[in-house]
Amino acid sequence: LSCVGTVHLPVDDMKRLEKLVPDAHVAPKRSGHTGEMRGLWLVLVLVATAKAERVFTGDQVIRVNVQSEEDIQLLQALETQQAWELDFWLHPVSTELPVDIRVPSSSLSSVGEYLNAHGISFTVLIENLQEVLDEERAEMEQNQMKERSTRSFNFGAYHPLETIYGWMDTLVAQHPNLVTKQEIGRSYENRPMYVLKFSTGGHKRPAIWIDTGIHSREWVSQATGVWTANKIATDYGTDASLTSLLNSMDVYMLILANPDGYAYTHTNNRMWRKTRSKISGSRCRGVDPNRNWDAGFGGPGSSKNPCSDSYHGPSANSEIEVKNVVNLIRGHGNFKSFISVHSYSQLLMYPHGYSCRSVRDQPELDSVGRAAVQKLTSLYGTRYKVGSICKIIYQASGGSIDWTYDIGIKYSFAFELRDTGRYGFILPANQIIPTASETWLALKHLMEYVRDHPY
Ligand code: BPX
Ligand code: ZN
Repeated sequence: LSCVGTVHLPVDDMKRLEKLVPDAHVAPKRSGHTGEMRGLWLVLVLVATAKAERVFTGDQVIRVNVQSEEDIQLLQALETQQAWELDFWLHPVSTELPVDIRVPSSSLSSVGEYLNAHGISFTVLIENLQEVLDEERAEMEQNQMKERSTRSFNFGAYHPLETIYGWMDTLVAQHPNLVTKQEIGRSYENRPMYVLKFSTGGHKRPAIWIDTGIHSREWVSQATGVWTANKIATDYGTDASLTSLLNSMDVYMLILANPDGYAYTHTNNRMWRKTRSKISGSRCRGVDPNRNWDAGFGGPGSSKNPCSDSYHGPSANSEIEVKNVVNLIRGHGNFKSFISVHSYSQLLMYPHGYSCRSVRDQPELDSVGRAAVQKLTSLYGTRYKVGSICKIIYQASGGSIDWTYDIGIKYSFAFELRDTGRYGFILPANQIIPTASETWLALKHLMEYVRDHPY
C-alpha cells in the first residue's frame, strides 16, 4: 500500500549495472523516436531517480545457530566475502551469541547451500523484509496525518528528522526555564546538529551527556531520546530526585547524532548505518561514526574498506558529526558521564571496546551497571546483560565511550536497547514507549549515581 505513488528503484543496483555494462543508461537507438518522446523518457528517468528508494523485496533476516569455533570461522569467511552483499546485523564472534544476517533475495539460495553444506542450521527471523518496512512506513504516514489534524506529537511513533527538529522547538517553548536548544555545528550535508541542554543555572556545572542515533538505522534509539527529553522536562519539579539532580548538574542530549544518516534512512535506504560523507577514491559513501573516535583508532573491530559498514574513515575525527561532539566535550571540560544509546541486543556496556583488558574502574562500572539494569528489568522483566564492550559483544576500535573514558570521563556507558533479534532494527513502534520507560529507570539510576559520586 505504501508503495503507491512512489517509484521504488534500487539505486545501488542501477549503479552496479552501469559498472558492468558501461552503456546501460544510454537509451538504445531506435528509429521512430521523436525528440518529444525522448524528452518524456528523460523526465520519467529523472523522476524515478529523484525518488529512488532501496527496496528489500524478498530479503530475509536469518539467525544462524553457532555451535563451534569452526562455525564462527566459516561465518567470518562469509562476512569478508562481498559478492553476496550480506548485511551482518550481529557479527560472528563467539559460540554464545547468535549471528543475524540480512540476506538479499538474490543470495538466499547460495547462502542456504553454503550453510547446509557445512551443516550449520539457521532460522528465519524476517521472511520478507520489505513487507515489514512497508508496514512501518504505512503506520508512520497514518500517524503523521493524525498528528497534523490533532496538532499533537505522538511519542509512540517514529518521525522524520524535520518533525523531530520541530518538536524540539515545542519542548523549549514549553519549558523555557529549563531547556535550551544549542546548535553544535553542521553535518556533512549541512544539517544543523542540535543539543538539548537541561539546566537550572550556574556555569559549566558537572554534566551528563546522552546521545542517541549515532547509527541511523537504530530507530528506537532516537525515539527513546525524544521520549526521554520530554520525560526530563516534565518530571523536573515533581520528581524530587530528578529535581535535585538538575539543581546541581546539567544534562545534554544529542538526539540525532547522525542527522544525514537518519534522513537517508527515511528517503533512500532504511538500513543505512553510517554517515553520508564522500570517500575519495571509493564509490562507497559513509564512515561508521562509532569507529571514528580517537581511541584505538583503526584497530581490530573496524574496517579500512570504505564499503564496509564498520569503515573507520580516513582519520580519527574525520567525520564532522564526531568532531562537533568532540569540540563540545573538550570545550566544556566538566562532563562526568557520557552515555551513548544504540540498538539492538539488550546490553549495558562500559569501556573498552578496543581492548579486552579490564579498565581500572571495571568493578565500579560493573556494579553500577548491574544495579541500573536491575531497575530496568523491574518494569517489564526485560533482560539485559552487563559487561565491557569487548567482552560482551566484540572488539570494536574507535568507539565514542572509549574516547570519553580515556580522556577522564569515568562514567562512560553504552546501551543496546531492545530487542534481541525478533525485529532487530525494525522494532515496531508500539514498543517505543515501553522501551523508553524501562530504559529511563536505568538512566535515572546512572545519573543519580553520578550525582552522588563526585570525582
Ligand atoms: C557500541 C558502543 C561501542 C562500541 C560498540 C558498540 C556496539 C555497536 C557497534 O558495533 O558500534 C553495535 C550496534 O549498535 O551498532 C548494533 N549493530 O549494528 O550491531
Ligand atoms: Zn549502533
